[in-house]
Amino acid sequence: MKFFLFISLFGFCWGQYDPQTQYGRTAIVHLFEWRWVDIAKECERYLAPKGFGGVQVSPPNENIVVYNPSRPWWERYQPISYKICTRSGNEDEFRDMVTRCNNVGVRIYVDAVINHMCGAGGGAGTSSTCGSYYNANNRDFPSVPYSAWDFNDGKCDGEINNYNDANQVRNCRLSGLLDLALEKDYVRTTVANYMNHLIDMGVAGFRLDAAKHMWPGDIKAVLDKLHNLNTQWFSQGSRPFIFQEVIDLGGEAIKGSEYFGNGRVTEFKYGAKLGTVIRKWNGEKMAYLKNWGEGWGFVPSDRALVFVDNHDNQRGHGAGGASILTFWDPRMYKMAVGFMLAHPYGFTRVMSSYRWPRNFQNGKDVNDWIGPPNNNGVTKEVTINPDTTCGNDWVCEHRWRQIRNMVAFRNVVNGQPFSNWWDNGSNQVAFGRGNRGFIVFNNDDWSLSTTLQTGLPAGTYCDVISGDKIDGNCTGIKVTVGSDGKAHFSISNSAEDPFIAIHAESKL
Ligand code: AAO
Repeated sequence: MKFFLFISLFGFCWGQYDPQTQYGRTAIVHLFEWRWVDIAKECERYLAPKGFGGVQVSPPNENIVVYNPSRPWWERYQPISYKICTRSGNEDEFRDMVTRCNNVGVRIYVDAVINHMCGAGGGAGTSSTCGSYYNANNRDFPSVPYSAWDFNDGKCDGEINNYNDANQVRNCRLSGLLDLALEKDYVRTTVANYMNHLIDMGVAGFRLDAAKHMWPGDIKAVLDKLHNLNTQWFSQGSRPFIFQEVIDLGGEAIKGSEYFGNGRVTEFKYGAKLGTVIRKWNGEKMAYLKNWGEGWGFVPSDRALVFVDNHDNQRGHGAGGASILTFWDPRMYKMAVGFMLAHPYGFTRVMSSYRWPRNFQNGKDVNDWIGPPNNNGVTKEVTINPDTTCGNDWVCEHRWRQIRNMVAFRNVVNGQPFSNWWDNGSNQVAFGRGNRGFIVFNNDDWSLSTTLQTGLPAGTYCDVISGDKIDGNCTGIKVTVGSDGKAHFSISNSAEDPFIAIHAESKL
């Protein structure tokens, strides 16, 4: 009885910071640009059995259709209405996905674009994913409906030019996008109605796109209007999980901390710094990761949503710059994602991308706009190859053995303390998570061969980076932990993946 009381109080206090994942599931994946039918299948055939907690989906509401360039991914960040109708699918397909994913314990988080509508230069007509009429010239969106007085332009007609002016960042147009007047109750209610429609279908929470461009108080007013989560899958009184896209690398007027009252914030320093360390730029070393987290000037762990790369900075949009690691640098990327998933800081999101033909000119990828794999604009199916990787140019990083197994590692060590740190003063480091897991990295240009205190019970463990434990056997490297908790590790600097991870459930 006492136990249940504690759990419910804890749940209550956690509110909008709680990802609402099923118990013991600790990471989500962004299935960028996937169709709803493919996500529904992925929940059932892969995400649930592998222990993923949830999926961040691309914006589900109707958006402008852009032909020049041809159907860029970013057209989805230009809303035309709140009809559930995009290249990812229609409302029936969305509802079916949410139901099927929830039924296997995988949550859906919606990317909510509520700061703005389409660009001011979007013209007029029905070039939209559901054919709804709009007129960007006089700011008329009859399918919502919004009209001129629902936008901020009375206050501010211009672009955001100066990120040191908080008023400009929040009242002016981000990249020319028509800025909604979220101080108006009509706009707040309209946005909340859209979000409540999704909550009622079973959605577990939201990424708030461009949160930095909205006043924290305006966001709060919208959130206060949101329903509790659907009791078909969530306990009574559960609040939607909120993570706000606030880019705060320091040195600007707006701080991530201003948004803590509303929910978590995206910690962009995380991927930018981790990329710098793994690349060994600016004299950084993995040994310096000993106090990773708040010690590096990040927001408090229980307010952070963290990731190695996102859909913007993997292609040079947004912030983070050249240090960001992506699937294009697979060896370093796997180490970075492995480190993130092993480390207790923050709530973790794994990126899952599609391949596009990069074309660098003067250091900039001129193909940074290219949309998902498609046939004449129709998004291609995510096919699954016999070796469990994805076809049709879907990268499916979340299916890479090293990444998928580190998601499981994170679940196994959930709640365990950061422990038994070791480093060689350079780029060989190791740490444990209580008596449940241990990980060792060699990012130096020479071999690692050393005996370390793991904190694990004696036994033989299967390294989940080089292989899998299948039917009690290990297809990769085996590690023997002695009765004193110590084990010997050897990692060549030329290893395909220069890191080793073992955990309680990889014990043979
Ligand atoms: C498209 C076209 C535009 C056109 C517009 C309207 O590309 O040319 O004007 O349509 O017709 C995405 C695309 C945009 C696209 C838009 C709409 O990325 O290219 O515009 O869809 O289709 C800022 C925001 C942040 C935003 C990010 C991209 O603060 O919210 O820009 N991310 C989200 C989404 C994103 C989406 C939108 C918002 C819009 O994830 O996919 O845009 O819905 C500084 C600021 C940041 C700022 C960046 C970039 O960062 O701090 O807040 O992000 O600049 O402007 C160093 C600094 C760092 C700095 C960075 C870059 O790293 O330390 O602070 O440099 O300067």
